[in-house]
Amino acid sequence: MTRYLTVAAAQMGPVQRADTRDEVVERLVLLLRDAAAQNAQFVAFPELALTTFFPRWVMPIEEADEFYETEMPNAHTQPLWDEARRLGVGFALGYALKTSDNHRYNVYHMVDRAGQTVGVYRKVHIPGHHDYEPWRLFQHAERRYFEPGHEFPVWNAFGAVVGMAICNDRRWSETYRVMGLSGVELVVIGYNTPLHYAPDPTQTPLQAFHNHLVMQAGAYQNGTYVIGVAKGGVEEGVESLAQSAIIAPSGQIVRQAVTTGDEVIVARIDLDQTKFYKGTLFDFERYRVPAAYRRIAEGGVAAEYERLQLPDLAD
Ligand code: CDV
Repeated sequence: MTRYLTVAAAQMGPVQRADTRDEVVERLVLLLRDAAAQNAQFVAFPELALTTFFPRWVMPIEEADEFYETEMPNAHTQPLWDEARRLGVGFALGYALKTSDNHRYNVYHMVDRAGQTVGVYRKVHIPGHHDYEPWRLFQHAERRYFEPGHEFPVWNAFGAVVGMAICNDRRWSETYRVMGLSGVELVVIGYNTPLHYAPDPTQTPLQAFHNHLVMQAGAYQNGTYVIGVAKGGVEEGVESLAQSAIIAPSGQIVRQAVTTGDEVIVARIDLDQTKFYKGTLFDFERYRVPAAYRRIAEGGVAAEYERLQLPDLAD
């Protein structure tokens, strides 16, 4: 049996601070058309796709309002919604959301092939810091600009069980496992990952390796497809990782972007391939041992962990 879905990752090159929403949406529409021309039924755009990665500057929160959307679609993004519906292509778009009651989230918004919202996911793992830290080459003040979300929902869409995660979420095994326990078959992940990792530069040359390592492991250990899609290239002087990828439940990369700019990669995936892994090695009902995992759900860390001499840096 086969359940085919043709999916695309629409990688983006940089969005500079001076780029307008309309210019960015024009790029998104071009990427969407490119994907549709290759028969894509679903297109994943990156995290914070509509703006530059503004947490690299620390400013008073009210001054950052220009980077948030307050409704979606809006006058700037409507052309993307219209073109997607005309082409019969669904998509997931990352952006900063400011709600009517003043909460700010880093979100991923999924839309079906008829232009209807499937769901909006709020980034759970918020990396970086809150205040200005002069020792950094550039800031990563996500914790100033975003509250965390508190769940990893899945939805039935595109004939599959789908879920979303955003950037730093992809490094945490719990992200995939929570969705895996809900039977996820396709996890869509957008990211902005600077190559330079200020708290520990020994990790800088390993960014590309770690990116694929975590997504391939998440796919394999949960028997799910994963789409990882970057906003890469040099944005406001900061070089970010590209290497967007579509990953099979085997953990193998089936398509990978080869540039650091706007580029579409497409794969026809067979959703029933997820069953091989979900029904054998990772048959959760049969082989998981939740009683041995209690500490994961309890929160906090053990006393032994607290005694470790860890550097006072967090990102
Ligand atoms: N946008 C991100 O979440 N970036 C983080 C960086 C700061 C480590 C990441 O995990 O890629």
